[in-house]
Amino acid sequence: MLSSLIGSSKVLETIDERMLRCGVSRRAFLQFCTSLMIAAPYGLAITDKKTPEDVAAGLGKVTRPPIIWLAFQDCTGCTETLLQTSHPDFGDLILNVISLEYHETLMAGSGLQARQALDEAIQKYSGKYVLVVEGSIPTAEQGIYMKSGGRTAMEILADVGGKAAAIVAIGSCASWGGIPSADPDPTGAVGVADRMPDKSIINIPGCPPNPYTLLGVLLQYAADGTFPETDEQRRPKFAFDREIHEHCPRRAHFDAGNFVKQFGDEGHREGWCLYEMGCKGPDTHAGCSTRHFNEIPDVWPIGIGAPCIGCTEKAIAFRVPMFKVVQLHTIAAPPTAFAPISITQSTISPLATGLAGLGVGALAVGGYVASRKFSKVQNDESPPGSRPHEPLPKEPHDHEPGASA
Ligand code: FSX
Ligand code: SF4
Ligand code: F3S
Repeated sequence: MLSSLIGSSKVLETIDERMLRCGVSRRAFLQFCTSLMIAAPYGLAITDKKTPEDVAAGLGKVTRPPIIWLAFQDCTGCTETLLQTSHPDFGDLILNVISLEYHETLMAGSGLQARQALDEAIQKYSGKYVLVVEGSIPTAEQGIYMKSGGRTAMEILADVGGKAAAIVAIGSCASWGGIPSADPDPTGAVGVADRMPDKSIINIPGCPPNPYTLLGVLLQYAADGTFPETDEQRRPKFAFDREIHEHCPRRAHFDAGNFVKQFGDEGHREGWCLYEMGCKGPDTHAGCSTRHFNEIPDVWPIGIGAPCIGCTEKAIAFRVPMFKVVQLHTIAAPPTAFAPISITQSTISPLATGLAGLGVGALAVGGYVASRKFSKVQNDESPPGSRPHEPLPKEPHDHEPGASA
C-alpha cells in the first residue's frame, strides 16, 4: 500500500491538489495540521498561525517537496517513527504531504530497478530535492563496512548529497554517529555534517526522533526555501530549545525529593522521579515531555517508566552509561506549573514497568497544574536539593538496574 505512494511523480502538485486527487478528507488534514501545531507551537513559519484551519489554508498552497531518503547504518527506527501512527491511514497522509521520490525500505523495487529510480530522481530534481539521511556513515578502512550497488556509503552520500538543495539528517545516527559510533566504534561511524560540513544541513537527533519535527522542517523548506533557526548543533530551536526536565510530568516529584530507587518499587509504581535511576532529563534538550510518540498520550520513555537516556544529545546517549546519574549543573527554582501526572497506580502497572502501552487512551491528559499539589511537604518553598532528605547535589555514580537503595 505505502510502496504505491513512493516513486518519481509526473508533476509536483500542491498539497491541496494532491489531497483532492487522492480523496484525503479535510478532517484528516486538519488533524495533521493540529499535530504539527502541537509539535511546533512557535518558531516554525508554517505553524505561526492562529488555528489549524489557518495552518491548513497556508499549507495547502505549498508544492509537495521532492524528497530522496537514504538509509545507511541504522535500525530503520527513523522511518518507523514517521509511519507508525495511531490513526489509520495517517502514514498514507504523510506520504501525500511530501513527495517521496526514493526510499529503499518502502519502495517496491530493488536492485538495478531501485538504482535506476534513484538516478532518475536525482536527474529530474537535481539541485531542488531535499535529501533525508537516516543512519551513520562508516568511514573506517575506506568505508568498506557498508556498500550498496558497489558504492560505499561515503561515495553515495557525496553523490546524492552533493546534488541536493539541502540535507536533513534524521536521527542521532545521521546527526553524529549514534549507536554505531558507540565505543569501540569499529566502523568509524560519523554523521552527515562530519562528511559535508559546508552543506546546508539540519540535524534532527533522537533515537528515534520526533516525526513531526521532520515534517515541520521539510514543509517550511518547501514553503519558503528556509530551514528554521538552529542551535550550535544544527538542531531546530523550535524542537530542542528546552530540557526535558523543565516540562517533565514527574518534575514535581523531583522537587519534592520523591525518587524511584529500584524498578518496580513503590515510587516507580506511583510515577515518581527517575533521576536516581539515571534519567538524563536534566541535561537533555528535546520536546518529548510534551510531544509524545505515535499520537498516544504518555508514550515516551519517562511516560512508560523508563529513564531518559539523552538520545538527542551528542555527548550523552551511547557515551554515558544508561543508569549513571548525571550531575546537576544548576539547582533551578522549580517551575510554577507542571503537566499532570496522568498515571495513578496502586499495583504494578504495565505502563510503569514499561511492559505495554495498552489502555493509555483512557488516561487523562489535562492542562498544567500547580507543582505544590504533588509535594509531600505542605507549603515547602525551599529549592530542590536543600532539604535534608534529598540526596542532591552529589557526585555522579553508577546505578545498576535492580540495585536496591
Ligand atoms: Fe534507529 Fe534511525 Fe536510532 Fe539511528 O534512527 S532509531 S538507531 S537514530 O538511524 O533508525
Ligand atoms: Fe523527569 Fe527525569 Fe527530571 Fe525526574 S530527572 S523530573 S524523571 S526529567
Ligand atoms: Fe530520547 Fe529522552 Fe526523549 S531518551 S526520546 S530524549 S525522553
